[in-house]
Amino acid sequence: MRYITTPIYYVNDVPHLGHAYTTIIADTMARFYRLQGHETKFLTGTDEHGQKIEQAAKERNFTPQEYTDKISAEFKKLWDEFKINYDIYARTTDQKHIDFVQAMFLKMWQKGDIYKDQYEGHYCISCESFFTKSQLINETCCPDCGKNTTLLKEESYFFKLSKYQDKILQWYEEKDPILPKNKKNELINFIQNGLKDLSITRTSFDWGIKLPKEINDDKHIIYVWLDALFIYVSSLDNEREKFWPAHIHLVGKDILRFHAIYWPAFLMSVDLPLPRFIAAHGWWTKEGEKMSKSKGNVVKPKEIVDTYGIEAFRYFLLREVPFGNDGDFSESMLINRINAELSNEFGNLLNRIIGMSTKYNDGKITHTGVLEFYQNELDIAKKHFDLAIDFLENLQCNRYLEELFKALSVANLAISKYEPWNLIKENKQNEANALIGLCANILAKVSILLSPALPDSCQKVAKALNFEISKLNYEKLILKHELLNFTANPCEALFPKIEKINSETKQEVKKEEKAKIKIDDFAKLEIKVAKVIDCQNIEGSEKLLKFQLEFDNKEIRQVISGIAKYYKASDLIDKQVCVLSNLKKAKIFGHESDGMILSAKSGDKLVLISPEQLVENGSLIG
Ligand code: ME8
Repeated sequence: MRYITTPIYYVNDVPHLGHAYTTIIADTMARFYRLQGHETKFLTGTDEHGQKIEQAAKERNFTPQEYTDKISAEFKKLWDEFKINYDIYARTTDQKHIDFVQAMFLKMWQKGDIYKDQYEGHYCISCESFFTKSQLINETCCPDCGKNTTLLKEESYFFKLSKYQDKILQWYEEKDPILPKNKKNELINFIQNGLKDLSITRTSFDWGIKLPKEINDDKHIIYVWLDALFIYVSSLDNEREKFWPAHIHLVGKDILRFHAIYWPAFLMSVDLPLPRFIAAHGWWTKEGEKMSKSKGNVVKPKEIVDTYGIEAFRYFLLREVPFGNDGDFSESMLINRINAELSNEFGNLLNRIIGMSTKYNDGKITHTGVLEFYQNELDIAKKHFDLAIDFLENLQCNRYLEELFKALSVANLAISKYEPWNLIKENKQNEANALIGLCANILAKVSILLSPALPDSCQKVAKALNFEISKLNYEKLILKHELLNFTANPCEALFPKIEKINSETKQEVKKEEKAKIKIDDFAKLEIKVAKVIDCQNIEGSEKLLKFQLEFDNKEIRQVISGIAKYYKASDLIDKQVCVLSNLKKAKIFGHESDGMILSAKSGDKLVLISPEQLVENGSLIG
């Protein structure tokens, strides 16, 4: 049983990139659990009470309920357009939730965990969070969002948070529930500084859940965070026994404290078990800057999806940053990933398989001979699959994708290395067919494992090769390492490449007078001979070629070189070239480049520099 939740989003404004990010990770995880055969529930929804929402509604001349109905529907519509496969769309204004929160409040009260007192302190309406003066920045601003706080002095009910301090620490110790693990220390420090009892009711506005009638105090409404957190339980209805506790609450780092400190304390107070994991991801900026309306740099997920498609958007968000780190959104990086990875590695492999199998074997693909000829490639791919699963279990989405794309490279490289067209010429039909069988099996296995992240594209692959993405095939192809036969059908390009708006690379050689250097300066350069093992065009670039070069001790490195106008990629395979090998690694057009291939330019002509005779790979040039 797996229950995964996103935060329920405030309806004070329309959905933005951050909301889409959390929701897409949760959707990927939920699909992954289903693929593995877990009975899964995935909750998302909206957080509709509180002062911030009341103000937002007023500013727009709506009643709070009209306003929340409208914005909540917008969130839902967006998730539906994005094909987010949630099971529960929860709203805190639903009567069943209101009843549940009141029941929980009463339970805490009856347990003696709630008392009435005066609250005096600062409140950040934007974060719906209380602070003492000493926590503020410059004595007035919220330490979390930087906005001005308001001074509050009002009667309030308090929750005995301090009572649960040691129990929360013990939970961290015993269950290690915080992901990524390095976030735990921040929380421990926060707790060890001493937890203050928490104000859990407000009297200065109305838009919230009233206290249970048994307490008979109409002036107060329940603090929006206490209200909101209980949505995770209230929404399960009669499946509470089955799905609670949650497997993962996925949150942004901004609200980890609420989920990892307040929430377990509330749950302990009402005798409910604690969630297994609370996983906090980082924040997105736009081209290095915090997104804000005033700067006008807010990324609108719908606009991006309308331009590039939901699958490319999902891929970019999941692939771009390690889980827990902050990320920077740039369209140019998104285009790079589409062209270099989705199109070049994934789409291209499907094209090649369909093309070759149609040409050589009427679209029939068999796995006969795969184990005999290509066991090594299969073994390497298998390692990538195992790692991908481990990474995804731990929400390391970027590394999960990285492993799957490495598996795709194994297939793409095998085609360049064994050259099926030559195998056919040499009458090695069996080897050629087995090679296509190898590639199709790798692609099918990748597609099964990749389907949680890119459901539509993987379905297209499944359709093109005539197999099913299912729990059964997950077990067969991934867990039991079985191989399949396929029949290939024509299919349109998975990810057509996208023209880049700005210039691709600026590697123009400057023709300026160079200063004289000493021999010691020259000695800093390490120039080596290397053999071209593989060379391919980079989709989306007219200039660039991607080389796999072999140095000494069979070391393979990838180098990108801007010589596509002068050489045909396949002509360079097996040639020896000279490489500046101690150049700092760089990313060119989204591809890592570890070295520089030397060439000579004369007028419009460019020629590669090669040793005059064959020498050992890795030989030093000096
Ligand atoms: O906090 N980058 O709702 P919220 C990445 N209602 N993620 C971001 C982001 C950014 N720049 N901005 C927001 C609330 N997020 C409460 C939750 S749960 C019981 C109540 C994401 O609308 C991130 O997941 O402010 C963050 O936790 C969530 O949006 C906050 O959404």
